[in-house]
Amino acid sequence: MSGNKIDMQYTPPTSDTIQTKPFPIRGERANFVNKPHVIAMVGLPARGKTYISKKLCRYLNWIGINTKVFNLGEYRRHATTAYQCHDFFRPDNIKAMAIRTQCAQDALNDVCQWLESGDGEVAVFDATNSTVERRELIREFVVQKMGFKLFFVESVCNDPEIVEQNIMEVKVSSPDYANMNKEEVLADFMQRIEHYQEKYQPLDEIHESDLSFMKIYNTGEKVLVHKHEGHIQSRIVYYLMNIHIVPRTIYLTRHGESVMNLDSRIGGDSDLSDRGRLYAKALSDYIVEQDIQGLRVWTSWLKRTIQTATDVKAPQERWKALNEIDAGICEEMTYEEIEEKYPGDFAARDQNKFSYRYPRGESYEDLVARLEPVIMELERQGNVLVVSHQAVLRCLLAYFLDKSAGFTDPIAEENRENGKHFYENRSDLGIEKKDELPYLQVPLHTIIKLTPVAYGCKVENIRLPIEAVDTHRPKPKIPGYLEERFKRKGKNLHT
Ligand code: BKS
Ligand code: F6P
Repeated sequence: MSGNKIDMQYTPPTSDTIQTKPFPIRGERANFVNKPHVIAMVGLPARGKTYISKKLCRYLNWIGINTKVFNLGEYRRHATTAYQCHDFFRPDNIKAMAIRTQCAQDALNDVCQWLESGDGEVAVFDATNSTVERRELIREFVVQKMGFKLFFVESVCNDPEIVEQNIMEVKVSSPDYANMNKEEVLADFMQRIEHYQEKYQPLDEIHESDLSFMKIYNTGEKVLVHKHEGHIQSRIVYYLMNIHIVPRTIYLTRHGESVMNLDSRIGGDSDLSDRGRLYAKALSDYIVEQDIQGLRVWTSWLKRTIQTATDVKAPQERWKALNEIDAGICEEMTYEEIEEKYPGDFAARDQNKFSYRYPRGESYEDLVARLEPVIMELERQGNVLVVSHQAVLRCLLAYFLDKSAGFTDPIAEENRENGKHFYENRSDLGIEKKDELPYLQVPLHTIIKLTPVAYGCKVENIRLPIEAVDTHRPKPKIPGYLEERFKRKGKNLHT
């Protein structure tokens, strides 16, 4: 495909000239991406481009690919004073057009700078990119000049109800429309769409035959893929083929308190305690009360989750992938016993809980890999109750709530220290927030209710009134230090 033009202005970088990483650096995770990727969205306003961008970004970060969204709307708001009305978006508004082109250039510069700075792997350029000319400009910059991979994702939607739902859910609360009522917003936004419609050129297999792209029609009713370029792009296609926007609720809960929990032992395959059985009953009562349409119940293969779900009247499925983290040689031990017997391992886990792998067992990082098919299937489903375990649910929750895993990125840290930063969408920039996942609170006898709203997830914790032990061990100040609370060998821990 390359090399068919002799009069090229730039020599595109090849695998010899582009800097690829010979081996993973400290704390680095997946190594699928050896050439930076730009994902450029395409489509009219209110076609779910920001939704796709943010959701894709959350997914890629969760599987360990460092991804960031660059939203052109934010650059435009930064570059202009308060938004007046749709006239700004008229194609014949020369002054506004100059600003918009400059913003696109600035955003694209930041995209490439971020990818070049070393730690960025995938940048999502969230803009309309709705003309052949604009896409050609992007291609010249991203592919010809930088040597990155470029994949366009177009959302085509001709269902007026979904477009209106979009405006009502996410545009009404946009900073552009700070002091307007819903009807005014809808009217202005529809005009804005019309201005784009005038110049809109959908991606075309014939006229843009060299581009690598996918088109999604009506939120996934039909999908077209044109010249995809490898692993990352096909993972993206596969993911976007599985998501939907039909309202639904996901309920997450741990099993009821187990005999091992009572004894402060990790892992194993024990039965529920008396209080654990009470929770199973209370859970099924709660589910009946909620009267959830088409509910499905997923448990692990371990007795304690199956026993917890037995009374829940809904179709059940068992997933081995939902089993608790395998603690290998530490299975069925207390933290105190681990600290005594394997102090080095115990401290190492405190140092980097996400990456630490139990000898002959698993790490949180391993868990995320084994849970990827669970997440994919959850994306496809409607209402689901997942009955699983502390570590597993931390991983699932991190996906839904966009919580960071436990890796520190030396380059990102250095950039931060040098005051280099870009327009930020992710809130987890601080170093201190970089290992949230393995410390998320997932207490026993609590239902975590997740409801999709706008671009994210609403989360509610429903604590059912049955006592249980507290199995959460927070990150200690000194790695390897075990709090007194856990030093009551053989005795039960009550809270
Ligand atoms: C709030 N949304 O195609 Cl694979 C409401 N709106 C709706 N047209 C959305 C986003 C936030 C999401 C999609 C979409 C849309 C209008 C749309 C969407 C697009 C592609 C896919 C999934 C969802
Ligand atoms: O203590 C209950 C438990 O589910 C154990 O089976 C498991 O090893 C542990 O929690 C995981 O939590 P952490 O990673 O904090 O040790």
